[in-house]
Amino acid sequence: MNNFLSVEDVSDPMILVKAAINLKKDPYADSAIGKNKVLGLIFFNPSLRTRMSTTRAALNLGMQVISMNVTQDSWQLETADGAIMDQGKAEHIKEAAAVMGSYCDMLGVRSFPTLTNREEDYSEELINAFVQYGSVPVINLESATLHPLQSFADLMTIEEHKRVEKPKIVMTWAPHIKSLPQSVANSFAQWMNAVDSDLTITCPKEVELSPDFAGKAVIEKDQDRALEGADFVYVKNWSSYNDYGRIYDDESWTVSIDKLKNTNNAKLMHCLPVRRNVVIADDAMDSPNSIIQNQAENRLFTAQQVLKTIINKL
Ligand code: AN0
Ligand code: CP
Repeated sequence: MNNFLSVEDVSDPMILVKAAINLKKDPYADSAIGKNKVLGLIFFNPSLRTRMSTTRAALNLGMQVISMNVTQDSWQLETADGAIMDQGKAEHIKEAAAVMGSYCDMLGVRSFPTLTNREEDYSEELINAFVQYGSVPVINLESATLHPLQSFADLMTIEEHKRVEKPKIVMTWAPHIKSLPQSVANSFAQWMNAVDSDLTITCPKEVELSPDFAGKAVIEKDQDRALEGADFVYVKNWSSYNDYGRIYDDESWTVSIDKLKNTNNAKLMHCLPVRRNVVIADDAMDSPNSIIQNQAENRLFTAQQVLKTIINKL
């Protein structure tokens, strides 16, 4: 693995999950392999978990970390090829990525979609520019269309909590007040499709995901029917793919304890941050069936496994 941009960079996701579960037992086993290696974390958007877990993961491996919020601390970056740069953006990604790559041994990049131009977002122009001009391995910290570090932690958490070999996993859309990326949902579906899983996606027709990512998942428009017999219920909002970026906010889709009554005592998942009583009701958030904190905790071990795998290839 050179870059970690999507599950396609992983030769066997289940082997990587097993390695992360193993690493969790002894997180300091490789505390010297990152000596004199620097990880650059480049944020175009806010982050709590990704920033802290990836930083801690690097520290556990003996690396140093340089973190930067591009939109506050740096020059505004132009990405368009051939742009006449006589407006607000002072520096081109070609120079900026090359310079960052010269200071760091690998670069993590967080850059959300515009949610206004689908073609541009789905071309993953920005993160690909870091790959092209950065000349060092690039880690996706959530790009325009994918969030593989999250999905890796999700898969690890399911593996740790499953009670049957092939649990029924249901990803349900839930309402939100803002227009959110499809990245977490696309990426979760992509990872689930890459392993032997039983995935159902339930959402209103207005917010159907791109079939490129939904893949072979069962699509069920009726949320109650989808949730029947579920072992894991993964809740997430995303904006419309077809009417690109449009918010859809049907409050009847909020997940509460009552919604989970016909599941197989399902474990509840969400990537966080979550808006309580909009996306998930307090009674479900605070129920013993929630494994949301476990999911967040596993972001550390999965990030560490990714860094370790990349360091071993440097
Ligand atoms: C982001 C999203 O939905 O992609 C980040 C989730 C990890 N969520 C928000 O912006 C609330
Ligand atoms: N789940 C997740 O990626 O959280 P942050 O946006 O806080 O990093």
